[in-house]
Amino acid sequence: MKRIVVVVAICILITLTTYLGYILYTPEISTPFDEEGEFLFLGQPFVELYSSIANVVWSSYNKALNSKPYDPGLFAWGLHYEIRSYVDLYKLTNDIRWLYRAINRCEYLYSVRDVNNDGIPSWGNYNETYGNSRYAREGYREFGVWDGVISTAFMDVVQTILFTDVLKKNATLRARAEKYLEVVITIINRYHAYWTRVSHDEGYYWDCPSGDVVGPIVNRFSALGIAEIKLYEVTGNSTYLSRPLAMATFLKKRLSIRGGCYLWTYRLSYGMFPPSDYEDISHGAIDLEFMLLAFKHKLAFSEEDVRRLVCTYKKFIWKGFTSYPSLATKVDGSITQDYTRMSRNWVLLANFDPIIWVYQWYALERAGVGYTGYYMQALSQLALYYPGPEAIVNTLIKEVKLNLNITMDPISAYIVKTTLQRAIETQRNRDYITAFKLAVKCLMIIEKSSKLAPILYVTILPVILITVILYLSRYSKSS
Ligand SMILES: [Ca+2]
Repeated sequence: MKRIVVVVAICILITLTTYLGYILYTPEISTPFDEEGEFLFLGQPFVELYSSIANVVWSSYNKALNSKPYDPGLFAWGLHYEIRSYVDLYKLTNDIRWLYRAINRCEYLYSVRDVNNDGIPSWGNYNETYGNSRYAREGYREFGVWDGVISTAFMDVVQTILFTDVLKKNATLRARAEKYLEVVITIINRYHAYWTRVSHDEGYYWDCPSGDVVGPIVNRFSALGIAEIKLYEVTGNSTYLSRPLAMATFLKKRLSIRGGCYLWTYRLSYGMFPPSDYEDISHGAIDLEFMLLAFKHKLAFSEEDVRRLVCTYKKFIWKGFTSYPSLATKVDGSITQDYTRMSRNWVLLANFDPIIWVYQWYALERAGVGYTGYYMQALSQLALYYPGPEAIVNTLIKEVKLNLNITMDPISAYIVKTTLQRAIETQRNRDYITAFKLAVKCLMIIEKSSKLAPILYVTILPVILITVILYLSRYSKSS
């Protein structure tokens, strides 16, 4: 019997050591800032790193345009993000060269706005020469979503020029802005006729100008909605809010609630159109931007709705510091592919819960560099909303305190508490780099321990209990 007790004790000891070794090990933690508080990405000064990525994308898109001058897939899913990212960089640095790059791309898109010569601006998929066969499965046609995202890129440039005094005074720039504005007005006015009226206060734009053939695919009608709200912001004409309001009302009624968070599908269920699977975080980034713009202009979305979207990000999309990938593929938390590099826009939620900035920075930092427009936009947004070392550390320490009561084993709980004390001390001494690392370490330990401690308890406790009972029964028999 004694031998059994010894074997059990050794097994438990090995399990406990392995467990604690795993829980308490933390990898080298990088920080999003240096001693001066400058924003770092992958350990490098942001603008430096961004420039090197942007230069690669700039020349690779130039090469693509040279070999295929009309590729609406590239316009919508490459250039449109690239333009928006350059606009962000102009806002961040006031370096006019970034704005000129955005304008250079807009000029190109403007020059190919009517390749079928019918007088109507649209970057449609017309044939193999004037189009991309990759999208031909939906037929050679025009796409509302492409016209929507390209219009949005134009509007970013228009807003930047018209809302910045020094740019507005420049006659050449002003003329460019007015030219782009005019084309967006023509596009949006045209889609007013391509509309499914769901009820007196709900509806959505068709993705195909000849009919509602695909149903309410959220990112597709949202793309036009975003461009139209921006059109309102520039013109002040409230007609441009009525359809976005109807789409926001329609969408909001079809969001489902799970655990206080909003979930939704790629296509909404309506009429003959069945709902599809849950929305992915890449298309969902377009949906999210629309919902946040709707909230900004009080179109159907309230603060409570935004809180539910924050909840979606924190409870479903964010997978944790110790998971890889750090973000789910879909809004319901499922993972099929790593979509982290496509996770632009989600950082906008940091305006409502600042921990989301840290999560997005961490997820993108771990995802590794990409050379695409959407990745550039994810990075430039991160830089634009960078809150600075003090705010980041305050947010992290608050997050650790909020999570202290989560189930942990007593040793992890003790280490988290003492590490938190050290983090608070270094925060007081304004050593934000150390404080950042300690706070992230706490969150990593909490994550791992809260996942594994319950498993440990349900396996080890019964073994100890059974051994003790066996031992006592043998002991009482022999005596
Ligand atoms: Ca045309």
